Amino acid sequence: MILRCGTRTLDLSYPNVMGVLNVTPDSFSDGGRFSALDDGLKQAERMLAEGAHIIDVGGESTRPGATQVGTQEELDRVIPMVEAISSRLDVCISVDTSSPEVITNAARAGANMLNDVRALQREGAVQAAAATDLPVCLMHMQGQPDTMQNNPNYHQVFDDVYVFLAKRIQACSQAGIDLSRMLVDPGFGFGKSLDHNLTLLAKLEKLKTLRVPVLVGLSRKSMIGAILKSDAGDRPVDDRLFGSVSAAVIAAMNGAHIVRVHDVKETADALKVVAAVKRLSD
Ligand code: 7PM
Repeated sequence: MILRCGTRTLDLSYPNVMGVLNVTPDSFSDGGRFSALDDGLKQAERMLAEGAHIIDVGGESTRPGATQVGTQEELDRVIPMVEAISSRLDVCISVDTSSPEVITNAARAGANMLNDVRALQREGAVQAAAATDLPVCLMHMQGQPDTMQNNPNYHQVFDDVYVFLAKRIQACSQAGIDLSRMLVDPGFGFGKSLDHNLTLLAKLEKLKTLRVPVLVGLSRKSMIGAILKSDAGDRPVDDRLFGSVSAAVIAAMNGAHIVRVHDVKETADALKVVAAVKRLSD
């Protein structure tokens, strides 16, 4: 119910909102690093005011087709942002990274949680995470970001994802990470067709038997664009707000503890409605 996050705690007895903060160079007007830091801090401040419980700082684009970011570049983007937020804002900071160097330095800079779309499978990542006292989110992905959407394939998507997450929990446990420090995420859109994603959302509640909190990211993803498809094609990314909020509500009703979103205010309102109902249902 309470998740210890280094110097902070999260109350997971109601759905929590994680706001996305991208610190890739293309995410801000091209005024250089100081401008990017300042813009990022303002965005973090705004998300906090809008009801975010966690700010997820990410410096590597996992966009399909994206080129990999070098370690030094990722450190240069992420670490100053973590330092700036942790010294100024009263909010839990998570860092979206697969790099052991970024994990180690982010923890020193004041990060409260680690979020890895590769579930700590990179060389040295489990050891680096274990050496911090921070919780880790283990996400499922099939394939690699550049090619994962080319013909994703499963025997039974829910069972396959479940078994993968169970194995990663086991591997992290053996490396000295306590179960009380782990979260899982089925990885919507990461090597999944629309039907794969919908099956995972429909069966989300069943992830609870892994006995760790569940985090989901559905915000603005292509599955929302595909569900809202018209003759004009998939709904563009800037018009997926209502679909994204609806998906967040379904996920929270189906047991998600943390929902990772771009539109904090709208999602926070919707999840307060879910929390009000859930409090009297179970
Ligand atoms: C382009 C495509 C840019 C996709 C960014 C993305 C998740 C995550 C991301 C998630 C967890 C996005 C993704 N998605 N971490 N990081 N779960 N734990 O849509 O679903 O934001 S990046």
